[in-house]
Amino acid sequence: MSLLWQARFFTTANHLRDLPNTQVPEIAFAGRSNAGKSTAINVLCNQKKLAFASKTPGRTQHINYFSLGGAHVGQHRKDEAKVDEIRALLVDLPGYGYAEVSGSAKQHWQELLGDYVQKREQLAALVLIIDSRRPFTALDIQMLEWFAPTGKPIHCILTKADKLNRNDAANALRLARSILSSYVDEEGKPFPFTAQLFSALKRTGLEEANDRIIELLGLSELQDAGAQDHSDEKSEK
Ligand SMILES: Nc1nc2c(ncn2[C@@H]2O[C@H](COP(=O)(O)OP(=O)(O)O)[C@@H](O)[C@H]2O)c(=O)[nH]1
Ligand SMILES: [Mg+2]
Repeated sequence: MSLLWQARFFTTANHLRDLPNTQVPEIAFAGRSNAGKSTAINVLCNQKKLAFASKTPGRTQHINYFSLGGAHVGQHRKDEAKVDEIRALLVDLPGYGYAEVSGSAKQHWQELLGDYVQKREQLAALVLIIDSRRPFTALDIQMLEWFAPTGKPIHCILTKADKLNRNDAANALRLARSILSSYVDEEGKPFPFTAQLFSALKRTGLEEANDRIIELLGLSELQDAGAQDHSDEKSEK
């Protein structure tokens, strides 16, 4: 059982000033509308409706938080004792690139996302959700360039790999990796950027994505301890 399966709705914010005053590490999921972000979050968390898998892209313009640990906290988040039990947060960012979003909504989005990824100290890493058939649109590059200067890791999940044949999938991954490795810091060192193929439909790449997210949240030890408890339970039976 993955720690991600504990994910519970925590809070939602439409302005930076409304972000939760939490200290635990958080990992944010960003991506174009319709790239498969909600589906990926739901599959990774083993829950059908955690992140609303919308058929009408662009409608979720808020930043949604899910908590890991202190699983019973749920919406009673004003109870500080229980908030203390939270180990990490998953952050579902508004999808971008939806054509019908109006000028002012677009600007709100740019300010919200740009400021969030550049300034949020608790943000440990970014998961960039990209449709493997459309790798790195201009707005994906924009996200990358906002975030790269922080020096924090990006893990790029290329979704809907089931829609590509093996060859095209391998090419998409190669292209993604070459774009990611083209970013270097002032000393010419590459940024900690990784990429993988993923299919929610075929459930491929699930373990790789799960392990990377747990690692980026600094929860590997906790996850391993949990797995250990679990195997002890089994062996006692
Ligand atoms: N074939 C296939 N379809 C997917 C996959 N992931 C998501 N989809 C579909 O892509 C559409 C958009 O997915 P959604 O998760 O709502 O995208 P979001 O806007 O990025 O949150 C939906 O119709 C999903 O069923 C996948 O891995 N394979
Ligand atoms: Mg969505």
